[in-house]
Amino acid sequence: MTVSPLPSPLPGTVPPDDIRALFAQALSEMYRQEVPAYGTLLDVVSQVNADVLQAHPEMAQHLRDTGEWARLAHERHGAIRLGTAEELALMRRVFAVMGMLPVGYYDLSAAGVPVHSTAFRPVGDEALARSPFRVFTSLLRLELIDDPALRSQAARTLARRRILSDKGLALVHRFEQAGGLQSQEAGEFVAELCDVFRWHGESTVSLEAYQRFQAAHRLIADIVCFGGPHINHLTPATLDIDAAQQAMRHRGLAAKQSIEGPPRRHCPILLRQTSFHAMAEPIRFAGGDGAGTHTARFGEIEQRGMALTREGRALYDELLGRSQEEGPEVFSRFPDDLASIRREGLGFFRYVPSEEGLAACRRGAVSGTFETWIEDGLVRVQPIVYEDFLPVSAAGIFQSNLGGAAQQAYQAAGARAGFEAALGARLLDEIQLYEAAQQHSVRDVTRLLGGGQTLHLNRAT
Ligand code: OOG
Ligand code: NI
Repeated sequence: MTVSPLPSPLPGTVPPDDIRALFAQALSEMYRQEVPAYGTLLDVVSQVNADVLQAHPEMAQHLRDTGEWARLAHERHGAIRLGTAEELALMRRVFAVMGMLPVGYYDLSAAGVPVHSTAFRPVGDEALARSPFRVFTSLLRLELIDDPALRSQAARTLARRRILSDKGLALVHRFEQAGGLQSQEAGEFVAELCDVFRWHGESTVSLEAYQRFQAAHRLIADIVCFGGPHINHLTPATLDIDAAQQAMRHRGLAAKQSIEGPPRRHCPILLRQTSFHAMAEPIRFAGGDGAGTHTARFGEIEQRGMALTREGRALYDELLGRSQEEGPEVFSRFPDDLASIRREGLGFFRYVPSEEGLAACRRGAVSGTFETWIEDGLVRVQPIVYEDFLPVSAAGIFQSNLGGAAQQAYQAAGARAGFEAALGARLLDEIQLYEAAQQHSVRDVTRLLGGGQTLHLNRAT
């Protein structure tokens, strides 16, 4: 796979990573204004994180060593739901301005949610360290609406809307042609983009149409009946999601019943998530058709663990399947110490020279093999953080926020190619990105300590 590098910023232009950081900040402020409970969630998470760091200085040290400290306070993801292929293709160009590329494919139709999704996110260690902000982006699958009349009504309604202003579009063109945005343009771009993600208190359809879409699937109404893809949640990162879940309840937030993802472990893997239920918010219908409420927006928290290799992920998925019948105890089959996870090739790791390693290197006193460097403490082994999402968890999050509607299962097969065609680009494979990060670190350490010997640590592939 080639990860096409983003155009390197021209002199005088704002690096895409900085525009992303600006946008993440602006969006967080906007969402806090729009959804006060999200502000409460941010308070809860920062208090829990402060408590954890105080109680576990070794964790604080680890976060400093890995550079995750700096990103903790502004670590977020958000989610939007788009209606058409054109909107998806447009948002790909919009996200590219902020150095965010489509990574991974999530098919949620099997779980009764008529969308498929990707995550637009930064790629590469430096970009992730600067601002890890990601947007889980779903595309409605109109072909899954059974009723042909309703399907064409939805298509017509969606075809009429323009989610990005002319000014926003002109700035995207400008980025593409000039290879970057000047500082003032970047500020304007962020403002236009906040407008895309903003809440619309007015529906674009009549009460009657809204109710019909709502009856077909609540998600269809959420996507079709408004002028744009309002952001439906923002998710800060916590260092202890069990404590944060409890603290949410204490603060009066209606937290979801259970935490999605793997159970609590000594060595966190993948991603654990929980949310508070979506609120009913007042809306007005088109044509003076009166007022009602719409339930879509919520708040979520997450705790990220280690990225897993294909083997590790297969084991996790197998245990997740078995846990439905056998209970959460089956997860104890997944090794829970770094040495075993590494030995069995289940997780991805970054290798960095320690102080001792660097000192030995300066003295010209390094011998042995890669493995003995690790045993002797010349090389430190750090789990690589999982930057992506989990389809089963995402389905659980969707469902807990759709209200009590009965779930139907959709036929899933073969939609990925259609998603890529709509996007106008190939999706990046997250596993290959983790593999590349691991291999880079192996190569860098080997160059430094091994004086040029190359070494392949290929168990992960
Ligand atoms: C997206 C739900 C998925 C996650 O964290 O898994 C998601 C949505 O509700 O639109 O954000
Ligand atoms: Ni989410």
